[in-house]
Amino acid sequence: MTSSPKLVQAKVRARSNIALVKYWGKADAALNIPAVGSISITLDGLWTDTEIRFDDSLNADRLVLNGTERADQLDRVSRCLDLVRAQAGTESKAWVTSENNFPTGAGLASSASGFAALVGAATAALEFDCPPRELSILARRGSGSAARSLFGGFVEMHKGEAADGSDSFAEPLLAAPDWPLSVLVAITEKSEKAVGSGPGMALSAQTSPFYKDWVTFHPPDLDAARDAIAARDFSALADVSEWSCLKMHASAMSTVPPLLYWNGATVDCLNRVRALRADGVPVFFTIDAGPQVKAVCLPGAEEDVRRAIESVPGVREVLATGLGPGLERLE
Ligand code: 2P0
Repeated sequence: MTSSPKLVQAKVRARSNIALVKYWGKADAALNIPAVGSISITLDGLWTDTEIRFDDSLNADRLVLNGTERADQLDRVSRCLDLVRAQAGTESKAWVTSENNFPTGAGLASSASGFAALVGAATAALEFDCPPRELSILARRGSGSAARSLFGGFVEMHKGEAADGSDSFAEPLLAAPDWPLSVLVAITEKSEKAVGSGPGMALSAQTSPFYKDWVTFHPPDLDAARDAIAARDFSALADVSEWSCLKMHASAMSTVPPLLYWNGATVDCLNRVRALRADGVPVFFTIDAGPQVKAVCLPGAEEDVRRAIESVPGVREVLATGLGPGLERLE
């Protein structure tokens, strides 16, 4: 049975996240079930604000992203909204207005904050009371990393075992204030990447000779990161995070054709962070499917790390942020 939405409008903020133990590859592309679990941190300073207004006079959804109507991105957004509509019992189309306060599609997880905000705003506008686990599953259907962005602090995404994806969801491990960390993001390129994460990981699964081992040897990394977070053991978290990052990129680089997301400044930043760490500074690097380097450090090391990476030639800007909360209702 369908009914007209009552509230019809809502605005929310969802933050971006970076995975420390990476997600790369899908067990089921149609249901967007990941092949591996992941563990991430939610970033306070990088967010998507999304307003949704359901409007019975529309015959199709409309999407405005950063002030520009994006018909090219609408399909993916509408498919995710269709899942919310089916569960909430409405057929109304929606205006979706979304703003990122950071570069879109450049390896800063704009799809994570974007789809988390989308399902958060849509369920709020429809007054559809969706439990966190179910909301996380809806966000996952939009983008795997979005399932994590609904929650603050340290978050684990479970790959699950069920063929229908009903146990593939994210949940919080530790709240942001319980272990403050700083993240410095070295922006080395602001344009959108040539190959997105979704197509990239599909190609890796098909062609990388290392992909099978990436999946096979992944679970111990989740255990190590979970233990390190529970013990607030920075050095152990640093070891497993850097390793997971490099293993993910080894799968990407060994894809046919190769997915080399790095540029020269990416490598120089990575080496700068390694040198700092070798000197005893509590910092480690991670890099997603893009050329930006994220340096994660204890708050007391932030200024040393900033100085070290902002002087790397090719670094255009350094963003600094702490860990942030989960989904927030704005009005
Ligand atoms: C991660 N990435 O764990 C990894 C590391 C990129 C590198 O999750 O196809 O945009 O939408 O489920 O979520 C980016 O992948 O992929 C990502 P889809 P998504 O953060």
